[in-house]
Amino acid sequence: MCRNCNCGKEDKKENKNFYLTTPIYYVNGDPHVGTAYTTIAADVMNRYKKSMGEDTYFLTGTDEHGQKVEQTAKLKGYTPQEWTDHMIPNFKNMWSALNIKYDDFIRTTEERHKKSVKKILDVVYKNGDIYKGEYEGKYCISCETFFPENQLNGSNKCPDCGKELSLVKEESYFFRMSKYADKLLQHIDENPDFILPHSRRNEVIAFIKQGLQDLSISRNTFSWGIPIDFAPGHITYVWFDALTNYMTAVGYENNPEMFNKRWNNSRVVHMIGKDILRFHAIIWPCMLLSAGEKLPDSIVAHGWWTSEGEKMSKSKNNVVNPYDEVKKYGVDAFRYYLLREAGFGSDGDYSTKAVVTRINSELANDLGNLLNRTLGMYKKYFSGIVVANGKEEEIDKEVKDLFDEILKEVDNHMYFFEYSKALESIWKFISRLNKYIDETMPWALAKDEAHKERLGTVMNMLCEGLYKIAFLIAPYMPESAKKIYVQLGFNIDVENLRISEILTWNKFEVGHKLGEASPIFPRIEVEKEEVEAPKKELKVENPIDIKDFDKVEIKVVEILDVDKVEGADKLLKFKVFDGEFERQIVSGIAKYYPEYKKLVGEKVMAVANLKFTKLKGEVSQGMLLTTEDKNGVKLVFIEKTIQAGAIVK
Ligand code: ME8
Repeated sequence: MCRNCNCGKEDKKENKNFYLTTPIYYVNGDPHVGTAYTTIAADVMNRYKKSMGEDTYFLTGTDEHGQKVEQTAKLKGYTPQEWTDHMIPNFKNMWSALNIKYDDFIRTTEERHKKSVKKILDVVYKNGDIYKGEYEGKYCISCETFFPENQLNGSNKCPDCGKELSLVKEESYFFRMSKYADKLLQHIDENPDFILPHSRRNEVIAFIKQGLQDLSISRNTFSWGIPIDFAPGHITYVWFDALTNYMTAVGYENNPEMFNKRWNNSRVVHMIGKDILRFHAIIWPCMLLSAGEKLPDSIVAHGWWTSEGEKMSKSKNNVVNPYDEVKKYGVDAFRYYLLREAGFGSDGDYSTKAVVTRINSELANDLGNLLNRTLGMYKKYFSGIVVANGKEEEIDKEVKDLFDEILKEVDNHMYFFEYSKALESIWKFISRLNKYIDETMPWALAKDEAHKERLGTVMNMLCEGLYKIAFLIAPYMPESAKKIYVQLGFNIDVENLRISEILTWNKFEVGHKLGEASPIFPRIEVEKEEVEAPKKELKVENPIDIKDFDKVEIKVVEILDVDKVEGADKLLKFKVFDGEFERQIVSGIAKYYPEYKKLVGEKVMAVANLKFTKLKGEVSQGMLLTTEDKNGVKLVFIEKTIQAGAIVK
């Protein structure tokens, strides 16, 4: 069905073959939470599509050529090939620890890939789209990117990663990328889902409209790369080499049948981080246009992860290590958190507190308790042996209808890679079943023999619901889904379970024996605060009397808008309503509210009669009250029912 305008028409672009790729990661360092996020997100999508009956193919791999890898190898005392060979197990082991099930792992140093790069270079060259010239300009080795002066405004720092740029002056072969600018713009225009989320399209369009320059695609001042036949002494620019991997793996050079199925007749999706969107949404499509190949169907760019509100960096010692997290919380909870916490496309913050809260409330309470209560009651009332259904009542029908709706919602969210929303929908169903227990009150039904049949129906509804929930969560948490099935008395291979097998509500036959209940998501004990009674005598330093306090006018204000203050990392400027006037208040709490837009609509306390002042050029007409403890600074929130302007006494 059409997903863009809900016109109800069949979407012709829907394809039952699905080919999904992650970026191929540089082997200069180990995989980390960022690379893990992309790979988990791709794995979840691949499992989901497979469960929906699509014929899927999932590729990941490593990007092994280029100056950065060559430099790292040298620094570590290895040859580049030895170094890359040495790094591969680090990636493969991490993916295995995170339960990633890929179909192929490509390395750009493999023969099949070298042949494929040679092929695309030849085709593009023969089309007259490669010419010899000289490159003189800046290059970022860390990002392996050329930066023309017009993107730098005189700076010598990489606009993407901030590192110092190197000056490169060498003979080079150029790809006539400029020639394809209009065609690419037209393609983006005609294919609304080419760049997802849609919010990222404009950024790409604006970049192309600025004017595309031809791209230097060869280097001749170092040797770690794929040699170019028509350009002796030159090796292929690492991005031209790397992007081609997506076709190599599906037989571009050596398997026309596979290529036809997996490239030409699949929905081809490249999942990437927003940092490498331009390479995928501009350079790669131009290469394909020149080579006469089909363009990918969607390029999906996700946001960036920070750690406890700050950019992750080794020097700050705040880099999240997936192995540690898996050890602490289990692989499923880690996968769940990453995909639930950040809206796809938006940046996310990895915070221990948020992980624990989600595990305890969403996994242990909502889902874990539903399973536990259901199995506990079935055991108590029917010894865990499934009984016959009675008459269906209105409430049962309502739950079933809700499930049909949820399935559609989830599918729509997944089409647009909105993992968090899909999980929200699944949790809506979980909550409905918890509420169903409260409403049907099996414990009350159990008291009266006349209600025994109804009790059986209610308990069966819950079991059937859990069977469906396990199916829905399986792409995210395959191990937990498997455990739920075992507790429900089934031995199911979740990786091969298909939607067609869960649509009906008759999985539990009379006499079926349910399994034993045990917590799937143990609650995480939060470190207990030390609450030792203060031994010190209560004494007030610098006491004031009530008249002093009365001088301070504290009011409830509503936050209308929040923005950063230009040139001041710590400051946020709030537009607030104090019941009578709009005011601007500047507050030094940016660090504690990286997602400050979420504050809009909140009510907080502010000192209203403080002298107006200016902070970094911005006028501040009051002061927001905050609290501070070892977890940082927080605003003092007020119940939303209290009106803006209310006086705090
Ligand atoms: O760019 N948050 O490889 P790479 C979210 N070899 N995602 C993050 C992240 C973070 N903090 N840090 C990294 C390359 N990523 C090229 C790709 S593809 C033909 C060549 C993820 O090892 C994100 O997916 O630098 C980003 O795009 C990728 O790692 C970059 O990996």
